[in-house]
Amino acid sequence: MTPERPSSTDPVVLPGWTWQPFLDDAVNALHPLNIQPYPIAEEFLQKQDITGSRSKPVTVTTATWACRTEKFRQVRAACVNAGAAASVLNFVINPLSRFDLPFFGGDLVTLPSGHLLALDLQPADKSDEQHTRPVWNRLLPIFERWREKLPDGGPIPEEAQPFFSPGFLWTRLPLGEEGEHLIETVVRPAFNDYLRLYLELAAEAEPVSDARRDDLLAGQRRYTDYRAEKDPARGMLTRFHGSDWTENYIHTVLFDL
Ligand code: DBV
Repeated sequence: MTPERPSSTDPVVLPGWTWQPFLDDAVNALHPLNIQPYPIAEEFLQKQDITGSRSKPVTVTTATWACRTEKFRQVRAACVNAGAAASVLNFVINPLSRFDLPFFGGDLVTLPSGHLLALDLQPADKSDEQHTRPVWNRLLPIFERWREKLPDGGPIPEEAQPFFSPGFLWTRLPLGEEGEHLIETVVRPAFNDYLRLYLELAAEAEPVSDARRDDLLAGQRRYTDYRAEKDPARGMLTRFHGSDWTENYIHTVLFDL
């Protein structure tokens, strides 16, 4: 039997899948907060290179959006677009250590192998009940509601455990219509629920004492150092933009505490 030849009616996945609607939702949610610019060096605002093979070059753009607010030291979105090769929105809210708040983290990643999605309110110190309990009590009902509608994303590295909450929403979805339907009907409302809760917690947060702030800051540094050291995007960004640019981007923009 001869193998079947590809046909014009085979399913196609268009390049240019984009997480833009999620970024728009986040920026709209932040707008009432009197957002101020967060300085980002020009070389990191928008970086464009050519990747892929000589016969099939692909333009890749990594763009950064960032702001600060009264209670957030840095809010930043790293957006990678390389057509069908990759589309990423990595979105993190870094609170000022003067406020007893977790981090907001979203990692929305599309690769040729599928979508990989992580959403969490991550603690600066998981062993500190005063820090975690008020968050997790309110996060867990939201997590339960959305988790049952998504397949589990599988194991994550043991060493990452201290940095996750019990409300870590983590899934892998296939490319194509089925995955996109779940992204629109489950992942996007889940993203907005997590963000709404986070902004509520921030609105309620009162400044803490200097001693408490120092403890929170130490926890924030452990978290940030871990994320910088283990950034799963390092390989991809290095391939796209080179090692020097990538290391500077990771240490002076993405995880700059
Ligand atoms: N991840 C980042 C930043 C990215 C980024 C700054 C600028 O922290 C993208 C882009 N994440 C990214 C890419 C991959 C992952 C994977 C490109 C795929 C890597 C690959 O397969 O080559 C959640 N993200 C992952 C993985 C986890 C997370 C657990 C799988 C790692 C693995 O399989 O080894 N990222 C992790 C996490 C948060 C987060 C817990 C916070 C909510 O942002």
